[in-house]
Amino acid sequence: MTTRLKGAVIGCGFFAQNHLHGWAEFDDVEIVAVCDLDDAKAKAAAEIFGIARVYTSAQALFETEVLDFVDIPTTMEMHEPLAGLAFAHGVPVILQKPFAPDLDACKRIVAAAEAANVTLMIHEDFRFQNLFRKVRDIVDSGELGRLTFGRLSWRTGINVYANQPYLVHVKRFIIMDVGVHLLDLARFLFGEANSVFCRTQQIKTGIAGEDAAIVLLGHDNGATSILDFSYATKRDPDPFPQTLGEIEGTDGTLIIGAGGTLTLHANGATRTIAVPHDCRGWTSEPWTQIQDSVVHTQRHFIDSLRRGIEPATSGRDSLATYALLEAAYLSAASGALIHPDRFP
Ligand code: NAD
Ligand code: 89V
Repeated sequence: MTTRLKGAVIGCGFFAQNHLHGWAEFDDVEIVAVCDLDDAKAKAAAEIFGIARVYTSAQALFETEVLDFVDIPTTMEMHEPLAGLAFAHGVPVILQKPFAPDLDACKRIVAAAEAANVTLMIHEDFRFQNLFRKVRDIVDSGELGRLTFGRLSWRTGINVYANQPYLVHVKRFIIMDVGVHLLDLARFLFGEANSVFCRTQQIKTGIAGEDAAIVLLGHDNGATSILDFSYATKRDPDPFPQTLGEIEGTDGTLIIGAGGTLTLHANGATRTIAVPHDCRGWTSEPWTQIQDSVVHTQRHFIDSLRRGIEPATSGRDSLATYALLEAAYLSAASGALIHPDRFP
């Protein structure tokens, strides 16, 4: 029988509940401890998910537990110190997105992981959604020919501030919160990008950052992609949290529609492909698509650890995503087309 990997979860807030549900599905993983600065949140998680030990100090957690990995679904400000503690104890890390507040911090965390020779993955789950795994399969099949154009669109008017109140106060808001998902998807589908143009808007009053943005990417393969995203879109039905869009190639077009429906036109024929949810007992609408993808992301991390390979969204790989993010903010501030830092 496969040995069970022992893990801990640091941060038991809003989104971590999905992580905890996900880990509970794994026969080959045991979450042995949870940690949160807020004792009540840590205790509640331990009770609901039957987890043996509770900590309010990450330092105490690492000094006491023998861990095969740690999952850190805190907000990004804590990622550098918490990952640093894990690396100091030789423990592999999966960090929720966003990776860190800026590209320099991302680089420092990657350098620390490499110095400790420890696996680091960013929990970037959109590319692990059933829908985008299917889209990638279609792209890989070659049916669309050479990719020329893509649009990924994520627009909603939901009250995101109810579940995630910290978003009211962040100066780098929607590019960091949602744009990063789309930048990673754009890399996943079209490959690396060498130019970035961005325009941002703040539509809602009383928030610190931008709540709508458009990013134009020029990809190395010649394709252009447009990413548009907004938290200020009044629409009925509200598509939250779906990414819609289209991909064009020299031989066809793929429309990414609502409700997990793909429409593929290629070779003179059009067909519709329905991409269903996984049907877990604990998921609920409108979050099902994302909740399913949390488990796929976790599975990829565990499989990468077991096989001793670099995860797809490793810290090192994610530097390219965050270079695009940094370039987008620079472009929005300067009005210029920016050529992002490249990473080997
Ligand atoms: P949250 O504030 O609800 O939870 C974070 C928790 O971490 C809090 O309970 C806090 O007490 C705890 N914490 C902070 N510092 C700590 C420390 N040093 N030691 C122990 N515990 C600590 O935040 P959230 O809304 O759950 O968001 C967390 C992250 O998840 C954000 O970065 C957000 O962008 C991301 N998120 C991702 C998705 C997705 O689809 N991938 C969806 C929602 C949120
Ligand atoms: O991805 C996120 O962090 C979330 C949501 C899915 C609502 O965009 O903010």
